[in-house]
Amino acid sequence: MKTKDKKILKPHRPARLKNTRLLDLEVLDELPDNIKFKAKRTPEKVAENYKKSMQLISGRILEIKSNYQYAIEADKKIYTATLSGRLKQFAFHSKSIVAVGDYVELDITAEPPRIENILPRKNTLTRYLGSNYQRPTILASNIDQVIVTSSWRKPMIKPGLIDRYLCLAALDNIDAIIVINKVDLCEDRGKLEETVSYYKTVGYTLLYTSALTGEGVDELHELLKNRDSVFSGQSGTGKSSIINRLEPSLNLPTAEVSNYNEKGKHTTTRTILIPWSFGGHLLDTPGIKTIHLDKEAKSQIPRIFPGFASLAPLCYFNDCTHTHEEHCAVLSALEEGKIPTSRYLSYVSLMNSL
Ligand SMILES: Nc1nc2c(ncn2[C@@H]2O[C@H](COP(=O)(O)OP(=O)(O)OP(=O)(O)O)[C@@H](O)[C@H]2O)c(=O)[nH]1
Ligand SMILES: [Zn+2]
Repeated sequence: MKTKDKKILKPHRPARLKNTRLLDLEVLDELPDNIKFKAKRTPEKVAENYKKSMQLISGRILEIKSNYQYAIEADKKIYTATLSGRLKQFAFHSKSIVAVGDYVELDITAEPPRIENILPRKNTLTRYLGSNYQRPTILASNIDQVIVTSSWRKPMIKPGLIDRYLCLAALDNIDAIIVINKVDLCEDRGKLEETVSYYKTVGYTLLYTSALTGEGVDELHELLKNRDSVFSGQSGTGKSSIINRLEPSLNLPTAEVSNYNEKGKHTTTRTILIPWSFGGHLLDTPGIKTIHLDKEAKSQIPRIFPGFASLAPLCYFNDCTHTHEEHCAVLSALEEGKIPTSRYLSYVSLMNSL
């Protein structure tokens, strides 16, 4: 093999992959060495020739199956595809090279179709799963919004938990919408508004829904249309019931909270992107319910806690923790009654827990 060729075949390091479009050059190995053009080719020509033999179409990874098998949505069809040889090398070293939600380029002339490129991600949804707090797992990528679902009663609304789920979405750089479900169980709407209006005031989209009566479901439908969403929130708040109301054909299992077994009703570990019939996708992943925040997140919470994002830059100290510092915009807002004491206490309790 000539020096020039060796250079071309030098493997890329995984760290570079994120923003690089890769081509599978392995086919070159199969060509006899005495072929004339082989010595003359430039990397550009090689890429061009190789690409010409393919038919690349854009697709989206819906599910990661075993043995480098992926369910891909492309051209309104579902393909079962594999990884190109080169991408397999990367996948061997780093599991997170491919994630549900990744946009890819698929060569449909190959049998089975092959993923040739993985496009850069706009964001990733990462969580610490189980008791493994060493390294976060990527649940999915390129998700537009998290629907933070709480119920008014059964289980009782816990704004402290809503805060946590909102912080997790902000850390992932994903928009959040708040849904308060089971409002059919609410006899005092004034009290309901009083409990959660803060989130609306600080800029969140807030919906009241009932999977039982259908209240608010059309509004939610409009917000989900043509976007990729994931529902997060405590067990039993009615996520599956709302989803079934939106897309009855999914027929997700729902259960009385008291009937849950230890693991909850979902025992599957499958993460899957499901196309909505009305456009956009629903990400179904058991990992989304995890609410573990790591110590590293602690330094970011003062800037991302619900309602603090616009105040934190006004604090005198860049790294203000909004507790003991002078000239703190959050403490001033608290004094002026712009931040309810309950939310501030939730912030302090979250910070102390990390
Ligand atoms: N009254 C009332 N009950 C509801 C509503 N939505 C769901 N439920 C009931 O609440 C229970 C739990 O609902 P699920 O949809 O299974 O809750 P979930 O959030 O998907 O639960 P996990 O999958 O464990 O996270 C079921 O018994 C539902 O029938 C609602 O709007 N009003
Ligand atoms: Zn401050």
